Amino acid sequence: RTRRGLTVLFTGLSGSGKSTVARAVAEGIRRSGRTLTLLDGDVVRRMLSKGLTFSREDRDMNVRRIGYVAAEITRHGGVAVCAPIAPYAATRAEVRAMVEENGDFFLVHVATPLEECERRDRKGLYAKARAGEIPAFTGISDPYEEPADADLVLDTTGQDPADSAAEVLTALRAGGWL
Ligand code: GGZ
Repeated sequence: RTRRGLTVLFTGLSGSGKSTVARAVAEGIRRSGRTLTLLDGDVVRRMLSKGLTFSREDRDMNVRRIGYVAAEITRHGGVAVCAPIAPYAATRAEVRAMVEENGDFFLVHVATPLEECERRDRKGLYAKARAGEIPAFTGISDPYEEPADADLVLDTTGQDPADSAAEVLTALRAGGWL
């Protein structure tokens, strides 16, 4: 039996924990027996969106491309998990609309505060952004529009990524998707 398809979109700042949580959620969905595609941010930027910058136009293009692929996966009854920053509400809404033409959309806001993301600074990007070495860095010198339509809000401050992932999986089970 083909089940209704689903896209889970994680949105949040760099260093918020969205990729780590998304990967664990993807693994949990796979284990539940559903066909799962993870549109990993790094891979997307290297393959699907190679050559795109971090201008508003290119971010929108990147997020739309992810949304298009996710909508196709959803249309065929699969589950797509993706985790771009996706800083613009209007672009997220476009993705939601594309996906909801043929399936379900679940938005997870990884709302780890900027201070915590910057404190972690896993890749040293915030330091570079503060020093002006990376222009238009989300949260520092470029906008992040907080979602008002999140299905789930997570804060990974002081929380094991596995526990955050479990929260998402519980919500997906409660919604009947797993
Ligand atoms: C934000 C940037 C930037 C700028 C490079 N602003 O922590 P990371 O490194 O691995 O995640 C960030 C990633 C964001 O790419 P996305 O495709 O998710 O962004 S968007 O949805 O806005 O298209 C960060 C790195 O790329 N990075 N420059 N200026 N993040």
